[in-house]
Amino acid sequence: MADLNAVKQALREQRIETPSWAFGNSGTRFKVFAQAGVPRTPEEKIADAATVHRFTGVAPSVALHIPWDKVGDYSKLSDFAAENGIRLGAINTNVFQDDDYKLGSVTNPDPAVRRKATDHLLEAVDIMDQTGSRDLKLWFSDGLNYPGQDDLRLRQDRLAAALREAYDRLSGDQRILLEYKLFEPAFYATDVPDWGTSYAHCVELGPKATVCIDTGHHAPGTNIEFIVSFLLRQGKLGAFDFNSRFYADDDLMAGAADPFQLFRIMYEIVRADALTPEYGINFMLDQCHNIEAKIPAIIRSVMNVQEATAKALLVDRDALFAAQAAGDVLEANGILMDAYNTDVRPLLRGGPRGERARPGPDRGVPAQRLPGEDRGRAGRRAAGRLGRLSSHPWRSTAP
Ligand code: LRH
Ligand code: MN
Repeated sequence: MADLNAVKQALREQRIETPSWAFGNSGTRFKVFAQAGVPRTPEEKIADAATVHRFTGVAPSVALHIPWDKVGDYSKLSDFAAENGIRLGAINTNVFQDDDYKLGSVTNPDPAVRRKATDHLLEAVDIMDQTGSRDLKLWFSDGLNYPGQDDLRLRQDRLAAALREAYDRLSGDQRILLEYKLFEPAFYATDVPDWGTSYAHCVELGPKATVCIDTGHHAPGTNIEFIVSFLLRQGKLGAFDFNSRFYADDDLMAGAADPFQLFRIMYEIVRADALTPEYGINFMLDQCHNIEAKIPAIIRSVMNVQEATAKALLVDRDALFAAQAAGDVLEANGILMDAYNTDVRPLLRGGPRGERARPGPDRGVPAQRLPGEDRGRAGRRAAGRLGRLSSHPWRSTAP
């Protein structure tokens, strides 16, 4: 039976990295529903991330996306984050929004375009040197829309060459997180479409290259926890981009669409004793809150990851291994489901550092109102940002 104090301790020590871009306006190709009071600068995104950490206690870092978070002085930005009680996390490159990248970025047939894209990867490492970030997160939208459009083999050679340059630029404990995605924006072939392709490139590169699993980037029905288990065995799992989806890359709140999948994923992490910060996996969120309030949505997502983790930590592993070894299918499945069907919300109340009950109105602990939960506060915040009440920045009104 699990030791509850050990479970609570593990939850207190869990670290979940928030994405700067999730605090800003986002939408689909159909519509972006702008929300009042969203951050206008990297500093305000960091302030919002600091709020998530203040309410949860387990989100002490925020990932940046370049150039969305481009500033003149990244070490000054890093100091600003520290003043707000958090630090800057993974640096995400962006070689998917420039006109030059229509036919690809690092895989583009045109060597000049490849050079430009590769230089952006190297620029991101320069930024990591200033922010003290460990993770260079690479996602390539590169791919094809029609068979024959380009040579699949040559594109892999081009990709490998760019990755090699970025890899050789790393220093200290810096590492590459190579994210894969089955499709979109390419609709025939994507150059890094699945875990196997990312894994193979990471093995080719060396020990500082690991795979990033975005839970929304698989074909429907993919057994993601198998991929987690396999990459852990190979020592090549570097990070997650947690979110959830019903259909494609929906980027919904982690655990919202499929909490059972998130539990099964976290069970493989716990089973491999890979939960601790020391183990080195970066548990990140990568979401877009198109219609819901953003800070509460991210706090809810952090709590959903903690809930899945708490349930995974409650699995009676000795009994499970015994049932598995005995080939007792029903008993083995039953033991796992017992943990999953355990209401862990009481376990999570009180906050990792024993603060008053954690917010989450659906948990019946209205101890602390979430930012923006009542119009008055959100109104002041929005007005503050819109300059009408700039002398009352919303932070000061927090409980
Ligand atoms: C690509 C992706 C990637 C980020 C972007 C914001 O779909 O998951 O992780 O660069 O979203
Ligand atoms: Mn992602």
